Amino acid sequence: LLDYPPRLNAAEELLKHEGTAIANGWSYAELAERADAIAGALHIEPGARVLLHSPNTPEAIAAWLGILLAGGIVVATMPLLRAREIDKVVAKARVDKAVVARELAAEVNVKERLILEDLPTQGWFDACDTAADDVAIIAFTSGTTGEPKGCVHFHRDLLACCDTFAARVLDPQPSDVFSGSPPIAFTFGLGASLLFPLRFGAATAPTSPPQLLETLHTQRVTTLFTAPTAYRALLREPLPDSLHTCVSAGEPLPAGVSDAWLEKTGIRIVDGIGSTEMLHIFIASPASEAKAGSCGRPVPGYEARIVDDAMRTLPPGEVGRLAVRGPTGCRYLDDPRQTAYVRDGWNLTGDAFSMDADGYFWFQARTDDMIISAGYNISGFEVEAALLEHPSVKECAVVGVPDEQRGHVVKAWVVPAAPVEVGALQDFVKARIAPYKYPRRVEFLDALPRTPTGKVQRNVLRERG
Ligand code: 3SK
Repeated sequence: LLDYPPRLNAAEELLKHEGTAIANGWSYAELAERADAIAGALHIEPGARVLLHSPNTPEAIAAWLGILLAGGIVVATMPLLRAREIDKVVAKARVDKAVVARELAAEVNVKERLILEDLPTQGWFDACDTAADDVAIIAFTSGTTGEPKGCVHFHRDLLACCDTFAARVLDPQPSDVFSGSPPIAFTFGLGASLLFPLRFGAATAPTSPPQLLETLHTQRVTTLFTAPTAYRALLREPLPDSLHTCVSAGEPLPAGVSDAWLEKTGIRIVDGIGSTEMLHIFIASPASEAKAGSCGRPVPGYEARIVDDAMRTLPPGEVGRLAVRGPTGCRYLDDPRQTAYVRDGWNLTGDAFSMDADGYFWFQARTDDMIISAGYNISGFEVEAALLEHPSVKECAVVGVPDEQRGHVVKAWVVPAAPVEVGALQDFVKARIAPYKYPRRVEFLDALPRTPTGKVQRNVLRERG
């Protein structure tokens, strides 16, 4: 199944189809011509690292493919990131060049910066003869400390996630139209809006969160990828009858939302768990086999087990650490945290899970300090660092607290140095880091709870809610 030839350029493979590639827009031949034109205009050596900073658009998809055709490595950043966050990625990935959507250009400080909209649209390029295990993308994930970690994936990995999760769980057809709210800079969105539709000769309807509902209707989307928060919001809206497959990831899907969606649309949402480290979803069951509230069984090609701290397998029903392995496993870019994530060849995802007697996996909690809110991974430490720059903040601690709409929200506990409005602190954070990370709840207190050794007791704050 995953026996790829030793020489492989994933972009070339993805473009080998006929028919419509971009819903209501370019054919595969037109997309290939755009991608070729961009590849030619990049003037890069094989292995060059190219930053791609753009919302989900047809042009961004052409650029992503063009970078790979030219033998480059795509380093895509989330469109909402601010300059200081992008700077960290640029430094860590040692980016050589950037391709940037005009509207976001001000945030990108890279010497050689090409504006996406100014790149040529016609041309021909002989795809670079890359190896299947040449690096194709470096996908950044926010670490618990706020220091982004780069996950390296090869050309063959890009096809492997299509040929495992998408092929075995979703059964895509060339007549399908894929769309989703996550940016292609997030590997969940990369699969949804680029890899999966193009691997199976289907069409993609690139969109962004505010336009999602309109896109579903105007492009007659059949296959939707988004996070539980968006599914909950879409429950209130009229939906097109074209939809037949819905995928949720990014945070656990509550059984109530899954059941309400089934009642409204007749579709059981495929709830998956994946990670940037593993590239895409590694546990998920086809809709016909789903159990509401569980993310299903390991995707064919992957293995998963529940382990204790000594990596011993725990029996069904017991809660432990989720360990997974498969064809797309984690390789961090020059990062010592590799050894904490990968043990004995198994990837430890940072989630506590249990497995039932039928082999279905049930999420219990995160085992690290990441806050998962509306599908976004947010480092509390990064939000703390932004808040601490405010002159009226003496001390603060940021935790995730349960929330009906977003699963969890970011809550800041602040010891003020001077009187300050909550709204002023929220705006201050939004101006410094990606706005989705701002603390939706802020509470003031006289002192942070600490252990005798002076460590902030975040668990106490989490329990206070
Ligand atoms: O958060 C997830 O479950 C996920 C799914 C697919 C790809 C990447 C991620 C982080």
